[in-house]
Amino acid sequence: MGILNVTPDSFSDAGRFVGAEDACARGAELVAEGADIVDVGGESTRPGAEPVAAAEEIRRVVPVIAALADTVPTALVSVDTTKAAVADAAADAGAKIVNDVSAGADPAMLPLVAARSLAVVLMHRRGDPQTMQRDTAYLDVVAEVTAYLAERAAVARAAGVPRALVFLDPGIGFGKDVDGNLRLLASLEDLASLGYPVVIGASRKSFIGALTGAPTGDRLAGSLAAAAAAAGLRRAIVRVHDVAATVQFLTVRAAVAGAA
Ligand code: HH2
Repeated sequence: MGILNVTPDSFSDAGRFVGAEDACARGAELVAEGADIVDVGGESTRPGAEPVAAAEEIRRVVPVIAALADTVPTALVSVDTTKAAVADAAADAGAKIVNDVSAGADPAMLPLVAARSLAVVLMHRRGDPQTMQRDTAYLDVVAEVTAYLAERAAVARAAGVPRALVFLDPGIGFGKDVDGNLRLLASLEDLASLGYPVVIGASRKSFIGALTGAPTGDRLAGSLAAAAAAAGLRRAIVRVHDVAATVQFLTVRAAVAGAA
């Protein structure tokens, strides 16, 4: 899954692809580099980010999704949103997946996902972008995140979303400290044992900077090391900025594992 943020304030690629044409070209590039999914986001979720109204988020993402559907019809598009109204407009434009970092907190979201036969990524987080790094203490981060996602998956299923269209994400960097992020990455099998594919979004995140001192734009090697944690799973999606390097890394890793 390649990241396409059409926001003025994302933590890594803020303001780079705000025009629909530039954004669509970037989406086509991500697909050419080997992404199966392009994740289009119109609201930053980084710590401290300001909320964006639904109408503005729709204005940012819909033209890009529509242009991608026209020019790169092989691309599977997901919309990174917590708002059912945005997901609905994105589905009209051609999105097939809702990437919801709030795991269906909007009461209209999961019924909409079911009614429109969309897939959904349910992610664990604490609080919202304004509050999420205030409390990063857990008794057992892996058990707590796994139990929460099991419960949200059950809610999605009860809303009518088929099992095959539910994906679970531990929310690397969302209300976790460095140790919590590492423990989650080291225990992805626990989450996978719930029977749903796992999504991991660790690309360029601040725990890599905390471990290595590398600035945001120079965290590719650390991001690949984090992606390796998901590579051993039977079914996983890695959400990344650097698609070509990640595809190369995962291809060689899988080839070596296959030869073992
Ligand atoms: N991380 C970000 C945004 N969306 N979605 C999922 N499923 N998992 C993640 O880990 C995740 C996500 C934050 O990264 P980014 O999109 O690069 O930045 P921003 O939120 O500032 O736009």
